[in-house]
This record gives sequence, structure tokens and C-alpha cells, in this order.
Amino acid sequence: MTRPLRVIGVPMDLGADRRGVDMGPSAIRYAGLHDELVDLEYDPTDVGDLPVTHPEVGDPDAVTPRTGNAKYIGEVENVCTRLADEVAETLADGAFPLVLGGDHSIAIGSVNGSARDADVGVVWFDAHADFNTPETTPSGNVHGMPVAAFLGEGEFGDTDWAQANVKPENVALVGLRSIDRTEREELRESGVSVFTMSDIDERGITDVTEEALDVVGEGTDGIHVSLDLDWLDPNEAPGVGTPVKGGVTYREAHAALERTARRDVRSLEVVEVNPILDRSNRTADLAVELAASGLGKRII
Ligand code: 6HN
Ligand code: MN
Ligand code: MN
Ligand code: MN
Repeated sequence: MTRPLRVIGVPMDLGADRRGVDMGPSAIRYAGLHDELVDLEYDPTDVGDLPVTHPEVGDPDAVTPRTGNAKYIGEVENVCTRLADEVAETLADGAFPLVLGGDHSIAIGSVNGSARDADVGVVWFDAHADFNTPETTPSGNVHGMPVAAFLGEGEFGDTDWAQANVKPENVALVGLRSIDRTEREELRESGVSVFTMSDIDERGITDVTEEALDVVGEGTDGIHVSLDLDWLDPNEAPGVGTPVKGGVTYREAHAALERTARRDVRSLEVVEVNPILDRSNRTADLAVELAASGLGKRII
């Protein structure tokens, strides 16, 4: 029996400093996503890419370069609102949503869609905490803010598009190694579970991943998995905009996603693949492999 799945591309790069991550969805498709999904006995439908404005095209004022301290927040809101509808509709139709980024700001949309009609936990594989707000951000880049956004922290609490039906107690961030100073203070008080690279060094990837999955699965109807490719070591995944040394290895990444697939995964996104900075589409290849592991692929 094949399982229906929808691939939703979101060529967003307005949330990041570096252009190129908008080509992520194409690069991931080119790396053989469709065949891999068919092999896993999914019945994939690719709905194409959601429209995202380019800063070079049309009226520059329409994309609001900066509102307060969050660059292009108006366009991020437009795209995330559409993405949330797309993800919620996919789930309502009984299909599995697989979202391809694009920068990590799109997670505000994926999480809102996944959590629209259910209590959802979120596991976040990333080098970064993505817990800045327009008040704390050092860069103004919204891809450093999605976790704070869907939890309604700071200014995001005044909006109705960003905050989702997700409790901080059901959010776990795994593999962190780069957190800004004010971001760290806010994160400590948030109730979100944090597992750093040091935790992985000491306890090993399977132990840490299992505990993170317990946190996000406890009392929820399903899990949204957010995979930022910069979670991996830059030697494995060079094609990302904000690489940080000391990430997980190729095998650790697969082990974590394989454990994840044993749980009640409801939606999955792979983000921050930047083919311009890549070598021979290596990071996109990895994105496909890890998506497959997260969707249940085993060695035998
Ligand atoms: N990502 N903490 C930095 C910032 O600008 O807020 C980096 C964010 C990186 C976001 O890709 O995970
Ligand atoms: Mn991220
Ligand atoms: Mn990151
Ligand atoms: Mn909402």
C-alpha cells in the first residue's frame, strides 16, 4: 500500500543574509527525491513551489526590506500564511507534507499548518537555536527567529500568523552549538528543551535523540520534524548559508532520523540547502538521504 505524500517547495531566501538558498527546492528535487520516495512506497505528488517575491523584481517597497528589526517580515508573513494553509490542507486530505526550503523562516508556516488541527510537538535539528525575536536579533534575519515566532515570544505574540498551537514543553532543539547572548537568556527561561553538541558528545546521538523525541511526543498527536542541514558538520554539508564547525557526522544524522521515523511523524521539512555554496550538490544529496531516513528508510 502506497502512502500519499505531497512535496511543497518554498524557494524563500528573504529570511537569510545570503542569496542562493532559494534554489534549495530545485537542488533537492534534482538530487533524486521523487525516486527515493517511490522506493519508500510513498505516492508522491509534487505541488511545485509557492511563489516568493525576489527583492530585485517589481516594486521594492512591496517586499518591505526592513520592518523594525526583522528584514522582509511582510513577505515572510505572506509566504508562511500560504504554506500553513498548504500543510494543513495536505494533512486534512490524509497525505504527508514534506516541505523543501528555502531558509528556516518558512518553519513558521510549516509548524502553523501542522499544528492547526492537532496538538503537535516539534523536534528541531540545527546548529542554531533560531530563538531570536525582532527585539533580540543581532542580524535582523528572520531565519534566526522561527522557534521564538511559533511560540509567540516577543513581538511575535502580537501577531496572529506566527504563533502556533505548540507548547514550549513539547519543543526540543537538538545539536546546538551557536546561540547568541540574549537569545541564550530567553531560551533558558522558555521551557524549551535544549540538547547541545556537548550532550551528544557525552551521551551519544541515540540517547539524546530518544530523550528529545520523548519530550516532543509526550501528550501530543504527532511530531513535526524540522531539519536544518547546517545541523551537520560543514565537512558533510558545505552547502549551507551559516555553517558552524563541530556538527553531527553523516552516521549520527542518519541514526537520529532513523530513530525519529519510529515515532509518530506528522510532517517534515528540510531547509537551508544552498547549492551556490555547495560542492557537486552534495548537501542536497544529503537532504534527500536524511529525508528518506526520517520517512522510514532502513538498511534492510
Ligand atoms: N539558521 N543566530 C543567528 C541569527 O542571525 O539570528 C544565526 C541564525 C541562523 C539561522 O539558519 O539556523
Ligand atoms: Mn535553522
Ligand atoms: Mn541553522
Ligand atoms: Mn497561527
